[in-house]
Amino acid sequence: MSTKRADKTRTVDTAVEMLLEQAKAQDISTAFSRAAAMAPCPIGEDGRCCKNCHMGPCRLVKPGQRGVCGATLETVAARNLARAIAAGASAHSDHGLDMAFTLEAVARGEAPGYQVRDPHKLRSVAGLMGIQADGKSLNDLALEVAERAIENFSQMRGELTYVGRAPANRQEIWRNLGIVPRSITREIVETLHRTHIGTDQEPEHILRHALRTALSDGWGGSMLATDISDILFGTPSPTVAQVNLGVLKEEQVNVVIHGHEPTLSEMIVAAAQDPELIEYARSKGAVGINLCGICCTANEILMRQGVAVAGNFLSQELALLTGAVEAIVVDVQCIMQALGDLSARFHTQLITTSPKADITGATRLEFDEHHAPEIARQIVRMAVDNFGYRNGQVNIPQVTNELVPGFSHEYINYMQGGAFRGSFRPLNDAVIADRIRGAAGVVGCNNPRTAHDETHTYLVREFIKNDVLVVMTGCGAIANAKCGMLLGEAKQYAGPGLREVCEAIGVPPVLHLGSCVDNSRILTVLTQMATEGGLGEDIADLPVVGFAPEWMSEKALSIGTYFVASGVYTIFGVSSPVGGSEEVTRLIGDGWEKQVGARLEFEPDPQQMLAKALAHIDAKRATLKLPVYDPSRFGISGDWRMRELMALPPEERMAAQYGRAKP
Ligand code: BF8
Repeated sequence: MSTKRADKTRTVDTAVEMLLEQAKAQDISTAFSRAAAMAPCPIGEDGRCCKNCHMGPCRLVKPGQRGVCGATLETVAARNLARAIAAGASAHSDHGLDMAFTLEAVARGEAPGYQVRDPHKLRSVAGLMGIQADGKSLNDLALEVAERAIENFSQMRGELTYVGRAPANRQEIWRNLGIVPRSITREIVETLHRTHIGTDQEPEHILRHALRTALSDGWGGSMLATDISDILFGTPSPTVAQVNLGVLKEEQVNVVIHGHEPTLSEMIVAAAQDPELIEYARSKGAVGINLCGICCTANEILMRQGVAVAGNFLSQELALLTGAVEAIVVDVQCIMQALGDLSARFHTQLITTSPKADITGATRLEFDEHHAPEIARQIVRMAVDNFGYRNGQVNIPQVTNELVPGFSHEYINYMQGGAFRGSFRPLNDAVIADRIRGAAGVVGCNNPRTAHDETHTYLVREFIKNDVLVVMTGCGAIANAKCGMLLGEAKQYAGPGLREVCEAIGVPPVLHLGSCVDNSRILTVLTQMATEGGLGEDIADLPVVGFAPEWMSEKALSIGTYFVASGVYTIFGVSSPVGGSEEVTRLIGDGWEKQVGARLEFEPDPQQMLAKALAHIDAKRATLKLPVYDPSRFGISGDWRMRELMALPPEERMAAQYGRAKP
């Protein structure tokens, strides 16, 4: 099985499949049909195209061929990867910077509607930044934290503050290699400079700086975005929510929030509950206002407010095809330009709110944190006004499932002993005793070049069956939520040891940690596992793996690279953006393993991905001198449910595994 789509499977989500059929009948293009109609450029796909100056673009397709400037394939592929990582890091980090500006405005009393909702987190972040909290008002402390965060973007010398959160051994590796980030902005600017024509030409040297740039995302921009969001909107803890396109409601005003930043969406959540606006919706013939999300904005308001999720990246166009969406409100990242034309075919208002992102065909309503509640109310009012303009049949697939999201690092600590004795001791002990074989972080996007959600769900099912605890973020988490894997009941699919642990602690075997910037939560969780004792002293010692099986975005490349730089063996699916260069493939594999103790690999075959991951986990266990994995030692076999499912005819199995089709 290859993750490159060679067969007719477009998606494993029945709701998506239903709407794709409708799109075909109505002759509406979607990312699925556009991908099918246009093969990827074979030269650009595997890193052989250089567009860094106007003597080209140069296509290095013959052995030994060089660009007009003399650049080799290795240099071109390394530069392309480094630039993609810098773009991904900048997306996460610009988001983090805006969060810091919002915190600053709140602290100065200039952002009505916002407040420090989690003072405990504020104090703990201040402590991590070396800021004395005693005797300071919340606003004074928030201002100092915001200013320190902003400095992490702009300082030109020194080290990122959060580098000090990593295990000591890891910090030493980074220092010895000269890849401790000085600031977020400086590393990204330097990547663009180094990859300009005629600057850095040595592939290993270029890629070493790519590690540094990615670290400025993981331990900088993303980690700050997560921490400040928790301070302003609350640190997540488990809640129950609904997922899939059936969360749209025919008789209500549907507002879909899509993008990445929680600042305005949190205000829209409040506006949608405003009795005056609900009454206004009733006056227009609706029974209420229904809010739901797509992509990582969805994950942000899901984790903290339990707001329903309509779908992940490849569901965004399909939500509009239901004919039931009054407004889709977007900010930044992963918003398909196709939404502009598509919204014009329906009654949907496409509202773009970020000063950074205008979209042809969209209504612009710029977000400003100084007037957020008014802007949010204006958006909800526009959606209500649009309810009477539905211009066709409403067709909402009646498919939903439940999930339990909200596993912040703080909650994972708490769930293992409460406020008094919270620690990672039980988790580490379960790994040491072989009840849990290891852990996998399965994160990242959808990509229409591979069957939607298929590899995400395959890997997660197989991991938990093999007693591997799974943590998830982003679109991968939504994929698994849709088929019920983010519920306590999913323990029935888990191996015996993992199931025992889930039953003892009362958690699902698959933990939803949040949005893509919240991959930083995985870094801090791994740090605590590494420093808790019994599993080595560095993240690279742990029996863990990272995955982005259906990746497509530059952000995914940045995440994967900071996982590797932090010591986590990481496997991507689909295909390799540097596959044209054996040397660059070697440098990010063997080369990075030698330098930072972990490899980045691109593996299109899901079964191979799984085999490599389990072999890696077992090898790390052996190095730690832990018992050889033996599922027969715990509980009763956890495989019975999977065996029953596999014995069912394919349609019945799909119905049993994915969603609940309501009659
Ligand atoms: O930041 S997983 S498709 S939505 S890039 Fe985009 Fe990828 Fe989804 Fe969240 Ni992350």
